[in-house]
Amino acid sequence: MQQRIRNHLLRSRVLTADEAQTFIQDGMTIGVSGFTRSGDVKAIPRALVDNIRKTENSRQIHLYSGASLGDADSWLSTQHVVDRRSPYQSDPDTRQGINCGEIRYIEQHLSHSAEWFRNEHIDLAIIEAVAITENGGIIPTTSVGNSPVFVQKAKQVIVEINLSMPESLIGIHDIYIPENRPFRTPIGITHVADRIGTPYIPCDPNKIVGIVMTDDPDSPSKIVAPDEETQQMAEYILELLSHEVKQGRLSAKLAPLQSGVGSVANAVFSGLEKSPFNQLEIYTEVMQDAVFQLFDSGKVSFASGCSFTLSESMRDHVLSSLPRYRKQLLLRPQEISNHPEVIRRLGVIAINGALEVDIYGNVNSTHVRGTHVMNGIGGSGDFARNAGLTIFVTKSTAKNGRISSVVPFVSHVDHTEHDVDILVTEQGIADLRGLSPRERAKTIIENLAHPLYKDALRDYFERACVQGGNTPHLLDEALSWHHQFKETGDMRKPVSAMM
Ligand code: 0RQ
Repeated sequence: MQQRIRNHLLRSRVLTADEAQTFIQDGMTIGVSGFTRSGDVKAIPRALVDNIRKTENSRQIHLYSGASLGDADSWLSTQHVVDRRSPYQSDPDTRQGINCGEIRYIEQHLSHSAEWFRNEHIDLAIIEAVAITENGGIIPTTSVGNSPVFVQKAKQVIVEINLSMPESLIGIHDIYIPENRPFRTPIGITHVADRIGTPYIPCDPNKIVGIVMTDDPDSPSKIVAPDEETQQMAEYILELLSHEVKQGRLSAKLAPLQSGVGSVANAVFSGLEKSPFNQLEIYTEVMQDAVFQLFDSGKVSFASGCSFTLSESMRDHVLSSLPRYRKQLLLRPQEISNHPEVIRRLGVIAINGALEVDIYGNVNSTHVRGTHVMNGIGGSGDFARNAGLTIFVTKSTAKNGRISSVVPFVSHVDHTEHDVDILVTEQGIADLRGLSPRERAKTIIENLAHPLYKDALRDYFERACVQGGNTPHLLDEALSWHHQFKETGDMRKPVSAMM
């Protein structure tokens, strides 16, 4: 206890999770720690839903976080506790609540969310920590997310001290909070490993109204191991990077790398293990399993991020080996890990997942058939717009070939054609830099589309070109593939075939 709560006055504020959940009142706005299933609060959300089940004293809250929580997102959504949710989520039950209109979901670029919360009223912050310092400073666990803003803004703070998180996490965080808008000075990160803040989130001890001791581990990520197709995509990207080095646009250690969430992005990073590149640096938000595989194979010299999101076996390995990794690791608040200024300065190579892309290079990362949210934009937009090289990856088809991920027009735009340099599917790679829209269309159709859909895309593009324009389209047909899938369950089956 003394090591974990170093401010002796605060030791008297230890509560049970059930006592702590009584601070959560109907209608409150609550900021919680947690970013892509890691470093999230666990004991208090569980106690809250248990209490609601037992007493039927239901409460609805505005729930803000860094990004997705672990199981807590599911518990809170299925118990109908969440009225408003922001920013990124990835939980099936939350997704269902959002798509049926019950949860009001606000998607924000992750770097923007801190600025928005800074202007919001936050009633209560609940933050998972390894320890509290003598002066009340909160030392986060496996993610930082938006916790510094929540602690700054909230009237009251409750801390969950997680005893399953090793004390060797202390020292890996770098908490820098930009102040004094609009007179801010440049963010002083010119190298991936630069430290510019404190190893804890500053907090007035008087604000800490309760401390709950817990030992629940982070919910493991559900990442799927690389398969033949994702490995193929990784190879295309490695060939591209080798080409960039030969052309003198990148050095042999490349530029700092970012990878998004998801199986494909993780597989691409795994592919770097067998690459000729060494001394790699990572400037990202989420560190998935592959980052630590790259550490273990000696490929990476330093990684800066906002969270670890790991499978169960990798989580256990990383937490028990932290003394070995900690000199090469940093966790930052998401407004810094995703800050446009820093991403642009470092010339990051950004690799993110797409649901679908269109023939001109617009990318949909978030909405199935343009309406139903999958996960949220997360930080993909922060990186896509500001990176030195912006790459999106997707398999060329989904749902056993019934959906083409290369379509005439994306049904929802997250990343415009102006933000996208390179697209990759298992069919090939399309380098769009310097190409006009019509050149882009030809390259995307020929290099990326699955053979099942290539002729139909060629046909659409040729007929659109007859109508003219810089970016030719047939507006009455542009979204017909999505409509066909909705009606017939297959993008290749016309609606008339069902009549
Ligand atoms: O559905 O789960 O029902 O099987 O989408 O698809 O191919 O497994 O791809 O795991 O790499 O995720 C865009 C979602 C890709 C992810 C996305 C269906 C497919 C499957 C997943 P099932 P895959 P991945 C960093 C940056 C946005 C946020 C981001 C993502 C499921 O990369 O969330 O990058 N990105 N943030 O069947 C309908 C299509 C489809 C489709 C695939 N065209 N239409 N469904 N699917 N293509 C992290 C943060 O910022 C926090």
